[in-house]
This record gives sequence, C-alpha cells and structure tokens, in this order.
Amino acid sequence: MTDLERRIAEGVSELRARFAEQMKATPSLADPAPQGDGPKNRHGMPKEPPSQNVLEKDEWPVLDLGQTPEIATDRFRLVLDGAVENPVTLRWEDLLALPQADEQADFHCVTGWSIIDLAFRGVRFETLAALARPTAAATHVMTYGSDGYSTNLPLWEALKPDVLLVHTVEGKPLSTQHGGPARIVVPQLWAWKGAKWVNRIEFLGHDRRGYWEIRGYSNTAHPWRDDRMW
Ligand SMILES: Nc1nc2c(c(=O)[nH]1)N[C@H]1C(S)=C(S)[C@@H](COP(=O)(O)O)O[C@H]1N2
Ligand SMILES: [Mo]
Repeated sequence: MTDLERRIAEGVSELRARFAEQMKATPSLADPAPQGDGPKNRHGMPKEPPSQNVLEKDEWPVLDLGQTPEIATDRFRLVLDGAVENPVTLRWEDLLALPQADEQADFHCVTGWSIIDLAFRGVRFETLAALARPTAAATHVMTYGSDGYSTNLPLWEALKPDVLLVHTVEGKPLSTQHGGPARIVVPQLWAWKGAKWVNRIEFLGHDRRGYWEIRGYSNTAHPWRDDRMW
C-alpha cells in the first residue's frame, strides 16, 4: 500500500463511522421493501422504482440544460473545496492515480425511464472525500457541472459506496453527451443528483438546494419512495 492509499483508507473508515447511523436510516438501506415485496435485487429493492419504463443500454437518453461542454482530459480539473481540511484540485492523471472502483448499478431518471445494470468505472465519492477530509461541520455537498448545473447531496447519500465519479461505462470512456470525461452517478437516487462534466465538489456545513432542487424537484430524491417534486 502506498502512503496515499493508506491515508485514503483511513479517511474512508473514519467517514463511514461518522455517517453510519444516518446512512442506515435512509430508504435504500433501511427499508426492506419500500414499495412492496416484488422481485428484489438492489439492496432489497425491486428492480425498478414504481412507474418507470426500463430502456436498453443502447437507448440511454441524453438529458441536460442543452449545452455540451467539450472538456479534453488535459484541461480537466476537479476542485474539492469548502468545509474540508485539505482543499485539492485534481487533474486527470491525479484522478486515475486514485484507487479505481467498478459498480454494476442502475440509472433512474425522474422523467420515467430506468436503465438496469450499467457497468460503471471510476473513483468512489468516499475516496474523494477521504482525500479532501471534510471538517467536523461538513454535512452536505454541492456538485457543479461546467455547463452551470449544480445539485446537492447529504454526505450520508454521497458517501454510499456505489456513488462514483464515473469516467468509463461498459468498458468505454464516458461519452461527452453523458457528461464525459467524468460525471457523478448516484445509483440510489434520481439521476439528476449526478452532475455531468463535474468540475467542483463543494463541502457544506448545511444543506443548500441545487439547480433543479430550487425549481421544485424533490430534495431527497428517493426513487423508491416516489420522491419526485418537493
Ligand atoms: N452538468 C449537468 N449534469 C446533469 C444535468 C445537466 O443538465 N447538467 N442534468 C441532470 C439530469 S436532470 C439528468 S436526468 C441526468 C441525465 O443524464 P444523462 O444525460 O446521461 O442521461 O443528468 C443530470 N446531470
Ligand atoms: Mo432529469
């Protein structure tokens, strides 16, 4: 283990311990069957949330504010700042030097479609957080895309191990239209919680609503509880 890997592993266990109770109290981990008791394969969840249509992987729609920033990997920067002991700016090579993770996860869009079992590869959010070391006051994050988008998350959702900064999907580089070179994916929540073209993760000592949350989307965004608006 390198020094960096050891520091990250220590940071991750400290954060998991700090937020363990709140993580356990959230629907994806707390409810054995929040929408009934159909076939289950996702932390005790049915395969797709209520009223969702399952699309094939090659039918993955593109949804965003209408701009598609082109970010070459040599211009990629990810700022981790706010309520942290160690603010950092990561370049592409820094990102790839961090421990990499694979997650087979689902992608649920509030407009009514879900894609099941996408193979995501990237860096776990908890790895990034362990690097930046959230202060004792940190409770939430705001994530920003370079198109002006933002979306907020409580740390007890962001720190779940399947939350990734994704750079590879199904073995191929994440496409520009889906937020490449790197975006956040939060499989347990509606897809708007994952900023495409992410360039900043700001740690906060209180909650603050992001782009769609200000405009009436649910702040909790749990598909399994049908949290869609407000
Ligand atoms: N930067 C950025 N990220 C974003 C958005 C956006 O407009 N800009 N839209 C969000 C919404 S509303 C959804 S449903 C998903 C869609 O991701 P996709 O285009 O890869 O399907 O991205 C989310 N992340
Ligand atoms: Mo969306």
